[in-house]
Amino acid sequence: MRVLLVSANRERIPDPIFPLGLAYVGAAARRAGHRVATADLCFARRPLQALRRQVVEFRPELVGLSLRNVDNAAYPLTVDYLERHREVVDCLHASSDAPVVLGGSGFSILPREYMRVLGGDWGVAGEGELAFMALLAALADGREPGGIPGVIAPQGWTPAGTDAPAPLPQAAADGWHGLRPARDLFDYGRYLRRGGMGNVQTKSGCVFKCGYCTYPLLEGRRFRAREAGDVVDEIESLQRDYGSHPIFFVDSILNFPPGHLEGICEELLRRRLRLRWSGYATPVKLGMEQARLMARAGCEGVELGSDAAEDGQLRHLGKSFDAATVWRANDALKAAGLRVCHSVIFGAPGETEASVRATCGALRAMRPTAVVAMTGVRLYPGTPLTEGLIAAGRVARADVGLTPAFYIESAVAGFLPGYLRQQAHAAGNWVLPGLAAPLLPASQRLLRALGVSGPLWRLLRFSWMRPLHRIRFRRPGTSWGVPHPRRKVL
Ligand code: B12
Ligand code: SF4
Repeated sequence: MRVLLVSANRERIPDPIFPLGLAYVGAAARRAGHRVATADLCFARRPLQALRRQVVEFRPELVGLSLRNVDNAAYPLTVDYLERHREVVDCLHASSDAPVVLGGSGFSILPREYMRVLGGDWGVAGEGELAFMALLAALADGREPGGIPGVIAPQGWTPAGTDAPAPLPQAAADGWHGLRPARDLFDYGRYLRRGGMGNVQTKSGCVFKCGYCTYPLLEGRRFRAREAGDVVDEIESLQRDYGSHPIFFVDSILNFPPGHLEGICEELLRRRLRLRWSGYATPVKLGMEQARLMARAGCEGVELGSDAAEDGQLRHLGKSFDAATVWRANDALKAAGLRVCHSVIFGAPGETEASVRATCGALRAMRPTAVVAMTGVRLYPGTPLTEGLIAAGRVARADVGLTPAFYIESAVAGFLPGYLRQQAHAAGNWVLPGLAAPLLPASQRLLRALGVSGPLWRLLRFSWMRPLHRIRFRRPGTSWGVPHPRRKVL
């Protein structure tokens, strides 16, 4: 079959992100013998025109459309990608009769809603490697694709707004699928220049049950890990083919279960690969030994999923650690010479002024390189938090969908914006994506053009950056600011 794979993602903040998932799907389609072409809308000046031209020239028999982001998950500066997705699907339907198959992480969080609103012909929720291939094979043979795990037919869905439980995409494969992403289908080099780093996945899944988190829904509740040698083979060939460049490991959490990351670090060291890398880490079991090994193997810093630094709020968020564990991980990483960016969420159920103050105080005292704090929790169907709120009658199921909906505990709703701006101003290294745009597109382009690579929060380690960064929180603003026309607070 002639298969056109389209990456709809045009978001370039905080960086343009190489479409790794679609490169995996492309590798699977090629392996199955299909003729694959790609359209990447990220950098195109007139993306829809370019797409139309490509569709007319390639005459696909089937289009796979990857929808990575639903919205930017930030409140109140919410960016909603629905209209952009809609214009891409409309363009595809207008320029070809080929069925359009929707997939990607954004789609998989809300497959029923996307099928209804965008009018996809088929959908694949969760991992695409196996399900998409099975769907292609069925369509090529004229068979009914029903029953393939993860494959969604539009007529199979009840109308949104009913009480039907949100369908959860499940991982389609048991072990690792053994594929390498077909990066050559896209312009990986351009992403390195504009995005400052490449991306590699070393395993999928997450065993933790943090209340708000979609990752276990998207990737499964078990870890499925690649062999360390296989991961480092991929990294080695990337460095050989595209020159030396930093890597972001896209795993939900890179340093868990114990032993996995250690194996990769040891393999990097054994091969004397001088790689700079980073990723998401959990404070759980992150001690001195692990941090030192990470540093020796080229880690330049991690985004630590702390979420809070106060015991009560960590419990409310469903975290499996306490504030002392956050402290220990922070100290171990810093002692090993690594940069730390704490990722936190304020305003979840149970939040009080006292818990906000305690978390802010602890984060200031830990003296990390940076803090990224979200204000309000984006509610997604199927997460323990959302389902708990619905069961308790505090939120209606119909309210949790494509229109970005955020939960902010009423006890802190008035207090949060002003207090966090004040904290961010005083600290000088905090990023509040919902309250002040983290970066202007022009500054991002300039930094990358100047050769700054790796995660940009690392720049906040420079003391001269802090006064510049502070400016955005200079005004005492105590309100949430201008509401986005399409988002809700629950
Ligand atoms: C790593 C990561 C990041 C890193 C990326 C670093 C890098 N250089 O790659 C950073 C921190 C930069 C980042 C930024 C953002 N991210 Co992010 N990120 C992730 C994460 C954890 C993994 C993504 C990944 O690479 N997975 C591995 C690849 C192989 O999997 P995949 O892309 O899902 O593809 C598979 C399937 O989806 C499917 N598939 C994909 N495409 C297609 C197409 C077809 C046709 C088919 C059939 C199947 C299919 O098959 C693929 C292979 O199995 C996900 C959460 C998650 N666990 O998925 C969030 C996630 C994608 N991010 C999300 C968001 C919101 C963002 C930001 C907007 C946050 C912000 N406010 O800045 C930005 C957007 C950046 C941008 N330019 O687009 C959301 C998107 C959903 C939503 N809420 O809108 C997610 C799902 C997290 C969440 N909150 O639930 N992110
Ligand atoms: S927040 Fe991190 S540790 Fe918790 S479930 Fe999500 S990916 Fe796993």
